[in-house]
Amino acid sequence: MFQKLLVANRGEIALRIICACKELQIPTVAVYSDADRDSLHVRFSDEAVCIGPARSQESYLNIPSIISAAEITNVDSIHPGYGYLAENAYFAEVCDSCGIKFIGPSAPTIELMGDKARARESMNQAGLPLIPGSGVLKETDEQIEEIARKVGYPLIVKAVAGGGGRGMRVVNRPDQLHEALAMAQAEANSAFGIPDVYLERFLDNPRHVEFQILADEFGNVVHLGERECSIQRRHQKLIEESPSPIMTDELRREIGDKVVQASQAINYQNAGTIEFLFDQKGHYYFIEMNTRIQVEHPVTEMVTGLDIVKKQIRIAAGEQLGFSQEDIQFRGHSIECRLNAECPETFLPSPGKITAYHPPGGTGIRTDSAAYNDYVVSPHYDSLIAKLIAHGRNRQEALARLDRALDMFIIEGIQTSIPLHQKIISHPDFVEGRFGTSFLNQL
Ligand code: MV4
Repeated sequence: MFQKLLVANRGEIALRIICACKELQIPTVAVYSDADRDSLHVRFSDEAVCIGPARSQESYLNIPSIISAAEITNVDSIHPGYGYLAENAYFAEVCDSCGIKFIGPSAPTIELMGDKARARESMNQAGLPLIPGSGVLKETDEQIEEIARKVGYPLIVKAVAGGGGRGMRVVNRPDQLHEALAMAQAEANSAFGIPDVYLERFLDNPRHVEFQILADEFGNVVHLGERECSIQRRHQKLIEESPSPIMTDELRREIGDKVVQASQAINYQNAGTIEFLFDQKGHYYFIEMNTRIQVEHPVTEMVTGLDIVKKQIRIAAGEQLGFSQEDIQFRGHSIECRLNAECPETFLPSPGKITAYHPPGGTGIRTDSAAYNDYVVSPHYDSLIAKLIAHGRNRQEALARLDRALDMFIIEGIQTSIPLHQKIISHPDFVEGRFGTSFLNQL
Protein backbone atom coordinates (compact mmCIF):
# COMPACT_ATOMS: atom_id res chain seq x y z
CA MET A 1 0.00 0.00 0.00
CA PHE A 2 1.05 3.64 -0.45
CA GLN A 3 3.24 5.18 2.24
CA LYS A 4 2.01 8.76 1.79
CA LEU A 5 -0.58 10.36 -0.51
CA LEU A 6 -0.88 13.96 -1.73
CA VAL A 7 -4.38 15.33 -2.29
CA ALA A 8 -4.20 17.68 -5.29
CA ASN A 9 -7.53 19.38 -4.66
CA ARG A 10 -9.56 21.46 -2.19
CA GLY A 11 -13.03 21.62 -0.65
CA GLU A 12 -15.33 18.69 -0.04
CA ILE A 13 -13.55 16.28 -2.41
CA ALA A 14 -10.16 16.89 -0.74
CA LEU A 15 -11.83 16.05 2.58
CA ARG A 16 -13.53 13.00 1.04
CA ILE A 17 -10.14 11.67 -0.16
CA ILE A 18 -8.60 12.30 3.30
CA CYS A 19 -11.48 10.27 4.87
CA ALA A 20 -10.61 7.34 2.57
CA CYS A 21 -6.90 7.61 3.43
CA LYS A 22 -7.59 7.69 7.17
CA GLU A 23 -9.57 4.45 6.87
CA LEU A 24 -6.75 2.90 4.83
CA GLN A 25 -4.19 4.28 7.34
CA ILE A 26 -2.32 6.21 4.64
CA PRO A 27 -0.78 9.51 5.85
CA THR A 28 -1.85 12.48 3.70
CA VAL A 29 -0.37 15.72 2.43
CA ALA A 30 -2.77 18.58 1.70
CA VAL A 31 -1.88 21.38 -0.71
CA TYR A 32 -3.59 24.75 -0.29
CA SER A 33 -3.70 28.25 -1.71
CA ASP A 34 -3.38 31.45 0.31
CA ALA A 35 -7.21 31.59 0.43
CA ASP A 36 -7.47 28.09 1.93
CA ARG A 37 -5.12 28.30 4.96
CA ASP A 38 -8.01 27.69 7.39
CA SER A 39 -9.63 24.90 5.34
CA LEU A 40 -10.70 21.54 6.76
CA HIS A 41 -8.59 19.64 4.24
CA VAL A 42 -5.53 21.37 5.73
CA ARG A 43 -6.72 20.67 9.28
CA PHE A 44 -7.41 16.96 8.74
CA SER A 45 -4.34 16.10 6.67
CA ASP A 46 -1.10 14.98 8.34
CA GLU A 47 1.01 17.59 6.50
CA ALA A 48 0.13 20.64 4.42
CA VAL A 49 2.05 22.70 1.86
CA CYS A 50 1.08 26.11 0.54
CA ILE A 51 1.27 25.99 -3.28
CA GLY A 52 0.52 29.60 -4.21
CA PRO A 53 -1.93 32.48 -4.34
CA ALA A 54 -5.73 32.24 -4.32
CA ARG A 55 -6.09 32.17 -8.10
CA SER A 56 -6.45 28.51 -9.22
CA GLN A 57 -4.18 29.00 -12.21
CA GLU A 58 -1.31 29.80 -9.81
CA SER A 59 -2.11 27.14 -7.16
CA TYR A 60 -4.41 24.15 -7.75
CA LEU A 61 -3.60 24.17 -11.50
CA ASN A 62 0.11 24.88 -10.99
CA ILE A 63 1.84 21.59 -11.92
CA PRO A 64 5.40 22.62 -10.91
CA SER A 65 4.15 23.82 -7.48
CA ILE A 66 2.22 20.62 -6.83
CA ILE A 67 5.05 18.34 -7.99
CA SER A 68 7.47 20.33 -5.77
CA ALA A 69 5.15 19.83 -2.79
CA ALA A 70 5.05 16.11 -3.62
CA GLU A 71 8.86 15.87 -3.84
CA ILE A 72 9.47 17.87 -0.64
CA THR A 73 7.06 15.71 1.39
CA ASN A 74 8.26 12.50 -0.29
CA VAL A 75 4.82 11.13 -1.25
CA ASP A 76 4.45 8.05 -3.47
CA SER A 77 0.95 8.84 -4.78
CA ILE A 78 -1.33 11.73 -5.82
CA HIS A 79 -5.14 11.75 -5.87
CA PRO A 80 -6.39 14.55 -8.17
CA GLY A 81 -10.09 14.52 -7.14
CA TYR A 82 -12.36 16.10 -9.79
CA GLY A 83 -11.84 19.29 -11.83
CA TYR A 84 -8.42 20.98 -11.76
CA LEU A 85 -5.77 18.45 -12.93
CA ALA A 86 -7.96 15.33 -12.71
CA GLU A 87 -8.22 14.86 -16.50
CA ASN A 88 -4.93 16.46 -17.48
CA ALA A 89 -2.96 13.75 -19.33
CA TYR A 90 0.22 15.81 -19.14
CA PHE A 91 -0.03 15.97 -15.31
CA ALA A 92 -0.55 12.18 -15.12
CA GLU A 93 2.55 11.77 -17.30
CA VAL A 94 4.64 14.12 -15.13
CA CYS A 95 3.60 12.16 -12.00
CA ASP A 96 4.62 8.95 -13.78
CA SER A 97 8.04 10.28 -14.78
CA CYS A 98 8.64 11.45 -11.17
CA GLY A 99 7.89 7.97 -9.87
CA ILE A 100 4.64 9.12 -8.23
CA LYS A 101 1.51 7.02 -8.79
CA PHE A 102 -1.30 9.11 -10.31
CA ILE A 103 -4.56 7.69 -8.93
CA GLY A 104 -6.58 7.30 -12.11
CA PRO A 105 -6.21 5.74 -15.54
CA SER A 106 -2.99 5.96 -17.59
CA ALA A 107 -2.01 9.21 -19.34
CA PRO A 108 -2.77 7.78 -22.84
CA THR A 109 -6.25 6.70 -21.69
CA ILE A 110 -6.97 10.17 -20.25
CA GLU A 111 -5.78 11.67 -23.54
CA LEU A 112 -7.90 9.29 -25.63
CA MET A 113 -11.09 10.06 -23.67
CA GLY A 114 -10.25 13.77 -23.60
CA ASP A 115 -10.62 13.82 -27.39
CA LYS A 116 -14.38 13.30 -27.73
CA ALA A 117 -14.13 12.32 -31.43
CA ARG A 118 -11.47 9.67 -30.73
CA ALA A 119 -13.42 8.52 -27.64
CA ARG A 120 -16.53 8.03 -29.85
CA GLU A 121 -14.55 6.05 -32.40
CA SER A 122 -12.82 3.76 -29.87
CA MET A 123 -15.91 3.12 -27.73
CA ASN A 124 -17.93 2.33 -30.87
CA GLN A 125 -15.20 -0.16 -31.89
CA ALA A 126 -15.56 -1.55 -28.36
CA GLY A 127 -19.29 -2.16 -28.90
CA LEU A 128 -21.14 0.94 -27.65
CA PRO A 129 -23.89 2.51 -29.82
CA LEU A 130 -23.38 6.08 -31.08
CA ILE A 131 -25.69 8.91 -32.11
CA PRO A 132 -25.30 9.31 -35.90
CA GLY A 133 -22.46 11.77 -36.39
CA SER A 134 -19.04 12.46 -37.84
CA GLY A 135 -15.40 12.18 -36.92
CA VAL A 136 -13.31 15.30 -36.36
CA LEU A 137 -14.01 17.66 -39.27
CA LYS A 138 -10.91 18.18 -41.40
CA GLU A 139 -12.73 18.44 -44.75
CA THR A 140 -13.54 21.34 -47.06
CA ASP A 141 -16.73 23.39 -46.58
CA GLU A 142 -18.51 21.54 -49.39
CA GLN A 143 -17.57 18.13 -48.03
CA ILE A 144 -18.74 19.17 -44.54
CA GLU A 145 -22.15 20.19 -46.00
CA GLU A 146 -22.44 16.70 -47.42
CA ILE A 147 -21.40 15.05 -44.12
CA ALA A 148 -24.00 17.20 -42.29
CA ARG A 149 -26.70 16.15 -44.76
CA LYS A 150 -25.91 12.49 -44.03
CA VAL A 151 -25.91 13.08 -40.24
CA GLY A 152 -29.28 14.82 -40.59
CA TYR A 153 -30.85 17.96 -39.13
CA PRO A 154 -31.22 19.24 -36.46
CA LEU A 155 -27.60 18.55 -35.55
CA ILE A 156 -25.17 19.69 -32.89
CA VAL A 157 -21.58 20.86 -33.40
CA LYS A 158 -19.34 19.76 -30.50
CA ALA A 159 -15.72 20.56 -29.61
CA VAL A 160 -13.47 17.46 -29.53
CA ALA A 161 -11.83 18.96 -26.41
CA GLY A 162 -15.25 19.83 -24.97
CA GLY A 163 -17.42 18.59 -22.19
CA GLY A 164 -19.35 20.89 -19.93
CA GLY A 165 -21.19 22.39 -22.88
CA ARG A 166 -18.57 24.83 -24.12
CA GLY A 167 -17.96 24.91 -27.85
CA MET A 168 -21.39 23.44 -28.62
CA ARG A 169 -23.87 24.81 -31.20
CA VAL A 170 -27.25 23.46 -32.29
CA VAL A 171 -27.93 23.76 -36.04
CA ASN A 172 -31.55 23.50 -37.17
CA ARG A 173 -31.12 24.07 -40.93
CA PRO A 174 -28.31 23.70 -43.52
CA ASP A 175 -28.11 27.49 -44.06
CA GLN A 176 -27.03 27.92 -40.39
CA LEU A 177 -24.22 25.35 -40.61
CA HIS A 178 -21.22 27.49 -41.50
CA GLU A 179 -21.88 30.23 -38.96
CA ALA A 180 -22.41 27.61 -36.22
CA LEU A 181 -19.19 25.82 -37.18
CA ALA A 182 -17.23 29.11 -37.04
CA MET A 183 -18.75 30.02 -33.65
CA ALA A 184 -18.11 26.58 -32.14
CA GLN A 185 -14.53 26.50 -33.43
CA ALA A 186 -13.77 30.00 -32.10
CA GLU A 187 -15.29 29.15 -28.70
CA ALA A 188 -13.42 25.82 -28.55
CA ASN A 189 -10.15 27.49 -29.48
CA SER A 190 -10.44 30.17 -26.80
CA ALA A 191 -11.67 27.73 -24.11
CA PHE A 192 -9.36 24.76 -24.82
CA GLY A 193 -6.78 25.97 -27.34
CA ILE A 194 -8.07 23.29 -29.74
CA PRO A 195 -10.54 24.41 -32.46
CA ASP A 196 -11.45 20.90 -33.71
CA VAL A 197 -15.14 20.00 -33.82
CA TYR A 198 -17.40 17.09 -34.87
CA LEU A 199 -21.11 16.63 -35.56
CA GLU A 200 -23.91 14.62 -33.97
CA ARG A 201 -27.62 14.44 -34.72
CA PHE A 202 -29.30 16.65 -32.08
CA LEU A 203 -31.59 14.83 -29.64
CA ASP A 204 -34.48 16.91 -28.24
CA ASN A 205 -34.75 16.89 -24.42
CA PRO A 206 -32.76 13.67 -23.92
CA ARG A 207 -32.07 12.05 -20.55
CA HIS A 208 -28.49 11.99 -19.31
CA VAL A 209 -27.68 8.63 -17.69
CA GLU A 210 -24.15 7.51 -16.77
CA PHE A 211 -22.65 4.17 -15.69
CA GLN A 212 -19.97 3.92 -13.01
CA ILE A 213 -17.25 1.35 -13.59
CA LEU A 214 -14.31 0.08 -11.54
CA ALA A 215 -11.38 -1.63 -13.26
CA ASP A 216 -8.26 -3.05 -11.62
CA GLU A 217 -4.83 -3.42 -13.25
CA PHE A 218 -5.41 -7.15 -13.96
CA GLY A 219 -8.33 -6.76 -16.40
CA ASN A 220 -11.11 -7.27 -13.84
CA VAL A 221 -13.95 -4.81 -14.52
CA VAL A 222 -17.34 -4.33 -12.84
CA HIS A 223 -20.09 -1.75 -13.24
CA LEU A 224 -21.82 -0.15 -10.24
CA GLY A 225 -25.06 0.67 -12.01
CA GLU A 226 -26.20 4.03 -13.31
CA ARG A 227 -26.83 7.59 -12.19
CA GLU A 228 -29.61 9.76 -13.60
CA CYS A 229 -28.13 13.24 -14.16
CA SER A 230 -30.73 15.01 -16.33
CA ILE A 231 -31.53 17.77 -13.81
CA GLN A 232 -28.95 20.36 -14.83
CA ARG A 233 -28.72 24.06 -15.57
CA ARG A 234 -26.16 25.56 -17.94
CA HIS A 235 -24.36 22.18 -18.00
CA GLN A 236 -24.02 22.16 -14.21
CA LYS A 237 -25.72 19.13 -12.68
CA LEU A 238 -28.00 20.02 -9.75
CA ILE A 239 -29.56 16.69 -8.74
CA GLU A 240 -28.35 13.14 -9.37
CA GLU A 241 -29.94 9.84 -8.38
CA SER A 242 -29.49 6.11 -8.60
CA PRO A 243 -31.22 4.12 -9.93
CA SER A 244 -32.54 6.18 -12.86
CA PRO A 245 -36.36 6.26 -12.88
CA ILE A 246 -36.24 4.91 -16.48
CA MET A 247 -33.97 1.94 -15.71
CA THR A 248 -35.09 -1.70 -15.48
CA ASP A 249 -32.99 -4.56 -14.07
CA GLU A 250 -32.91 -6.06 -17.56
CA LEU A 251 -31.71 -2.86 -19.27
CA ARG A 252 -29.12 -2.29 -16.52
CA ARG A 253 -27.73 -5.78 -17.18
CA GLU A 254 -27.69 -5.13 -20.95
CA ILE A 255 -25.90 -1.75 -20.77
CA GLY A 256 -23.80 -2.88 -17.81
CA ASP A 257 -22.46 -5.84 -19.83
CA LYS A 258 -21.59 -3.48 -22.68
CA VAL A 259 -19.77 -0.90 -20.56
CA VAL A 260 -17.74 -3.63 -18.84
CA GLN A 261 -16.80 -5.16 -22.23
CA ALA A 262 -15.93 -1.75 -23.68
CA SER A 263 -13.78 -0.82 -20.66
CA GLN A 264 -11.91 -4.12 -20.96
CA ALA A 265 -11.44 -3.56 -24.70
CA ILE A 266 -9.61 -0.26 -24.11
CA ASN A 267 -7.69 -1.71 -21.13
CA TYR A 268 -9.22 0.91 -18.82
CA GLN A 269 -7.88 1.12 -15.26
CA ASN A 270 -9.30 2.67 -12.06
CA ALA A 271 -12.73 4.37 -11.67
CA GLY A 272 -14.53 5.74 -14.72
CA THR A 273 -17.92 6.95 -15.88
CA ILE A 274 -19.50 6.20 -19.23
CA GLU A 275 -22.11 8.79 -20.22
CA PHE A 276 -25.16 8.06 -22.34
CA LEU A 277 -27.99 10.10 -23.78
CA PHE A 278 -31.41 8.41 -23.93
CA ASP A 279 -33.81 9.67 -26.62
CA GLN A 280 -37.60 9.96 -26.16
CA LYS A 281 -38.07 6.38 -27.43
CA GLY A 282 -35.63 5.01 -24.84
CA HIS A 283 -32.78 4.32 -27.29
CA TYR A 284 -29.39 4.94 -25.68
CA TYR A 285 -26.14 6.28 -27.13
CA PHE A 286 -22.60 6.70 -25.78
CA ILE A 287 -21.48 10.37 -25.66
CA GLU A 288 -18.40 10.67 -23.41
CA MET A 289 -16.28 8.87 -20.84
CA ASN A 290 -15.05 10.67 -17.70
CA THR A 291 -11.74 9.39 -16.36
CA ARG A 292 -12.06 10.85 -12.82
CA ILE A 293 -14.00 10.40 -9.60
CA GLN A 294 -17.18 12.41 -10.07
CA VAL A 295 -19.01 14.88 -7.84
CA GLU A 296 -22.06 12.59 -7.81
CA HIS A 297 -20.22 9.36 -6.81
CA PRO A 298 -21.94 9.24 -3.36
CA VAL A 299 -25.32 8.14 -4.77
CA THR A 300 -23.60 5.05 -6.19
CA GLU A 301 -21.84 4.44 -2.86
CA MET A 302 -25.20 4.63 -1.04
CA VAL A 303 -26.90 2.01 -3.25
CA THR A 304 -23.91 -0.36 -3.55
CA GLY A 305 -22.41 0.05 -0.06
CA LEU A 306 -18.96 0.42 -1.67
CA ASP A 307 -16.40 3.16 -0.99
CA ILE A 308 -15.36 4.17 -4.52
CA VAL A 309 -12.49 6.45 -3.41
CA LYS A 310 -10.97 3.70 -1.25
CA LYS A 311 -11.33 1.32 -4.20
CA GLN A 312 -9.54 3.83 -6.47
CA ILE A 313 -6.60 3.95 -4.07
CA ARG A 314 -6.42 0.16 -3.59
CA ILE A 315 -6.55 -0.39 -7.37
CA ALA A 316 -3.79 2.18 -7.97
CA ALA A 317 -1.67 0.43 -5.32
CA GLY A 318 -1.88 -2.73 -7.44
CA GLU A 319 -4.57 -4.64 -5.53
CA GLN A 320 -7.09 -6.89 -7.23
CA LEU A 321 -10.72 -5.72 -7.31
CA GLY A 322 -11.52 -8.61 -4.96
CA PHE A 323 -15.14 -9.16 -6.07
CA SER A 324 -17.05 -9.81 -9.28
CA GLN A 325 -20.23 -8.44 -10.86
CA GLU A 326 -22.47 -11.03 -9.16
CA ASP A 327 -21.24 -9.83 -5.74
CA ILE A 328 -22.60 -6.32 -6.33
CA GLN A 329 -26.10 -5.73 -5.03
CA PHE A 330 -28.13 -2.58 -5.59
CA ARG A 331 -30.04 -1.66 -2.45
CA GLY A 332 -32.76 0.99 -2.41
CA HIS A 333 -32.59 4.47 -3.91
CA SER A 334 -30.30 7.47 -3.41
CA ILE A 335 -30.66 11.15 -4.46
CA GLU A 336 -28.10 13.95 -4.18
CA CYS A 337 -28.64 17.73 -4.22
CA ARG A 338 -25.69 20.02 -4.94
CA LEU A 339 -26.05 23.01 -2.62
CA ASN A 340 -24.38 26.03 -4.21
CA ALA A 341 -23.70 29.51 -2.87
CA GLU A 342 -25.86 31.37 -5.37
CA CYS A 343 -28.55 34.01 -5.70
CA PRO A 344 -31.99 32.37 -6.16
CA GLU A 345 -33.09 35.04 -8.68
CA THR A 346 -30.03 35.47 -10.90
CA PHE A 347 -28.30 32.11 -10.20
CA LEU A 348 -25.07 34.12 -9.90
CA PRO A 349 -22.49 32.94 -7.33
CA SER A 350 -23.05 34.40 -3.83
CA PRO A 351 -19.68 34.18 -2.08
CA GLY A 352 -19.13 35.44 1.48
CA LYS A 353 -19.00 34.30 5.10
CA ILE A 354 -21.29 31.50 6.30
CA THR A 355 -22.39 32.91 9.68
CA ALA A 356 -24.27 29.79 10.79
CA TYR A 357 -23.85 26.25 9.49
CA HIS A 358 -25.55 23.11 10.70
CA PRO A 359 -25.99 20.11 8.38
CA PRO A 360 -28.85 17.67 9.00
CA GLY A 361 -28.28 14.10 10.15
CA GLY A 362 -30.49 11.15 10.93
CA THR A 363 -31.36 7.91 9.18
CA GLY A 364 -30.53 7.79 5.48
CA ILE A 365 -28.82 11.20 5.29
CA ARG A 366 -25.19 11.93 4.29
CA THR A 367 -23.63 15.37 3.87
CA ASP A 368 -20.29 15.79 2.05
CA SER A 369 -18.99 19.31 2.71
CA ALA A 370 -15.92 21.26 3.81
CA ALA A 371 -17.98 24.15 5.25
CA TYR A 372 -18.30 25.19 8.92
CA ASN A 373 -19.41 28.17 11.06
CA ASP A 374 -17.61 31.32 9.80
CA TYR A 375 -16.32 29.53 6.66
CA VAL A 376 -15.75 32.00 3.84
CA VAL A 377 -16.94 30.94 0.37
CA SER A 378 -14.24 32.41 -1.86
CA PRO A 379 -15.11 34.00 -5.21
CA HIS A 380 -12.00 32.29 -6.63
CA TYR A 381 -13.50 28.80 -6.63
CA ASP A 382 -16.55 26.75 -7.54
CA SER A 383 -19.65 27.72 -5.56
CA LEU A 384 -20.45 24.17 -4.34
CA ILE A 385 -20.84 24.33 -0.53
CA ALA A 386 -22.28 20.91 0.28
CA LYS A 387 -23.69 17.75 -1.25
CA LEU A 388 -26.79 16.50 0.52
CA ILE A 389 -27.37 12.81 -0.15
CA ALA A 390 -30.44 10.84 0.90
CA HIS A 391 -30.96 7.08 0.83
CA GLY A 392 -34.16 5.10 1.28
CA ARG A 393 -35.65 1.67 0.52
CA ASN A 394 -37.31 3.23 -2.53
CA ARG A 395 -37.42 6.59 -4.38
CA GLN A 396 -40.37 7.82 -2.33
CA GLU A 397 -38.57 7.23 0.97
CA ALA A 398 -35.33 8.79 -0.33
CA LEU A 399 -37.29 11.87 -1.50
CA ALA A 400 -39.07 12.22 1.87
CA ARG A 401 -35.72 12.12 3.67
CA LEU A 402 -34.17 14.60 1.21
CA ASP A 403 -37.15 16.94 1.65
CA ARG A 404 -36.94 17.03 5.46
CA ALA A 405 -33.11 17.29 5.36
CA LEU A 406 -33.27 20.32 3.00
CA ASP A 407 -35.71 21.87 5.47
CA MET A 408 -33.34 21.21 8.41
CA PHE A 409 -30.11 22.38 6.68
CA ILE A 410 -29.00 25.65 8.30
CA ILE A 411 -26.79 27.85 6.09
CA GLU A 412 -26.89 31.57 7.01
CA GLY A 413 -24.96 34.62 5.83
CA ILE A 414 -25.02 33.72 2.12
CA GLN A 415 -27.74 32.76 -0.36
CA THR A 416 -27.98 29.12 -1.45
CA SER A 417 -29.76 26.91 -3.96
CA ILE A 418 -31.77 25.19 -1.18
CA PRO A 419 -35.06 26.93 -2.20
CA LEU A 420 -34.51 25.88 -5.84
CA HIS A 421 -34.00 22.26 -4.77
CA GLN A 422 -37.18 22.37 -2.68
CA LYS A 423 -39.07 23.65 -5.71
CA ILE A 424 -37.64 20.96 -8.00
CA ILE A 425 -38.20 17.96 -5.74
CA SER A 426 -41.82 18.96 -5.03
CA HIS A 427 -42.67 19.35 -8.74
CA PRO A 428 -45.18 16.66 -9.87
CA ASP A 429 -43.10 15.74 -12.97
CA PHE A 430 -39.96 15.29 -10.83
CA VAL A 431 -41.87 13.27 -8.22
CA GLU A 432 -43.14 11.00 -11.02
CA GLY A 433 -39.66 10.71 -12.58
CA ARG A 434 -40.81 12.32 -15.84
CA PHE A 435 -38.04 14.72 -16.88
CA GLY A 436 -35.21 15.26 -19.36
CA THR A 437 -32.28 17.66 -19.63
CA SER A 438 -34.71 20.53 -20.48
CA PHE A 439 -36.65 20.20 -17.18
CA LEU A 440 -35.24 23.38 -15.60
CA ASN A 441 -35.90 25.50 -18.71
CA GLN A 442 -39.62 24.77 -18.26
CA LEU A 443 -39.65 25.23 -14.45
C1 MV4 B 1 -26.25 16.50 -26.81
C2 MV4 B 1 -27.57 16.96 -26.73
C3 MV4 B 1 -28.42 16.64 -27.75
N1 MV4 B 1 -28.00 15.88 -28.78
N2 MV4 B 1 -25.87 15.75 -27.86
C4 MV4 B 1 -23.38 17.13 -24.13
C5 MV4 B 1 -22.56 17.61 -23.00
C6 MV4 B 1 -23.56 17.82 -21.95
N3 MV4 B 1 -23.07 18.69 -20.93
C7 MV4 B 1 -24.70 18.41 -22.71
N4 MV4 B 1 -24.69 17.73 -23.93
C8 MV4 B 1 -25.69 17.53 -24.81
N5 MV4 B 1 -25.35 16.77 -25.88
C9 MV4 B 1 -26.74 15.46 -28.83
N6 MV4 B 1 -26.33 14.73 -29.87
C10 MV4 B 1 -27.93 17.73 -25.67
C11 MV4 B 1 -26.99 18.06 -24.71
C12 MV4 B 1 -27.45 18.99 -23.72
C13 MV4 B 1 -27.59 20.33 -24.05
C14 MV4 B 1 -27.23 20.83 -25.29
C15 MV4 B 1 -27.38 22.14 -25.62
C16 MV4 B 1 -27.88 23.04 -24.68
C17 MV4 B 1 -28.23 22.60 -23.43
C18 MV4 B 1 -28.08 21.24 -23.10
C19 MV4 B 1 -28.43 20.80 -21.83
C20 MV4 B 1 -28.29 19.49 -21.53
C21 MV4 B 1 -27.79 18.58 -22.48
